[in-house]
Amino acid sequence: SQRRPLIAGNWKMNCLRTDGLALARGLSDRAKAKGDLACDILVCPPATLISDVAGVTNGGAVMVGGQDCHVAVSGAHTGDIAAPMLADIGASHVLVGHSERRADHCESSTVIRQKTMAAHDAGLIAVVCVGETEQERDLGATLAVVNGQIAVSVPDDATPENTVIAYEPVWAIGTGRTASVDEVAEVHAAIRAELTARFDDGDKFRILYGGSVKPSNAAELLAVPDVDGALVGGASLKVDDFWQIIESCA
Ligand code: G2H
Repeated sequence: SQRRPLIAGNWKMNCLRTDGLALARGLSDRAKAKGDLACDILVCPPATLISDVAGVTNGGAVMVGGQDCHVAVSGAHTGDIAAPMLADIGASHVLVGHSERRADHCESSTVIRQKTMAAHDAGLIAVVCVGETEQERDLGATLAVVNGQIAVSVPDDATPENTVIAYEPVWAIGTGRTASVDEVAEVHAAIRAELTARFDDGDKFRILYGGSVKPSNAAELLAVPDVDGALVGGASLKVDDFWQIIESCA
């Protein structure tokens, strides 16, 4: 396709320094050795490791991102991290609206839009996550839910350069259950239609699939039309597995 795939690793709340740095070095070394890659590579370590990971991957083929940011640039928000702070320590991207944030921290699509704008203001590329729950899918509400999340979470200032969409069905996250190729194709096509209806260059946004992506299913998922990469959780914590997913990009 015209869109270069992005393979993104979401480390979630995993890795102390030793393991995280070994993982980042392993990826960076392979990416450098390989040279010409068929995709872009991003890792999103816990905030405690962003600076260290950026130190071993900067200048290489591996980009670094945060897993969340606050809507404000600074202020009295104990425990939160502002988008300019992520940029300041070497992040180029930030995940916003991951379903674990939506669930654990009650993040609404409105807040996610504000976070996305905060990321853009800081010069970061926002990876905006959407996805339906199992109950919503069973009710036949998948496309309505996902399109509703896209409509509200993606701000008007979004461009294919500053925004990536990630579709992650909640029932497929960390469960070992993956959406079927047909299910993925249907939702990605709906997201594409939503983006092209709203943005002149809607066909240029990258739409990632996430949810139990692993070496054994990566190639078939990445071959689905309008799947422009993957957001990988569990399998991004092992260099070999993550590298195999990277190599699955045609
Ligand atoms: C979905 C995904 C990464 P996993 O959360 O964002 O995790 O690949 O472990 O299902």
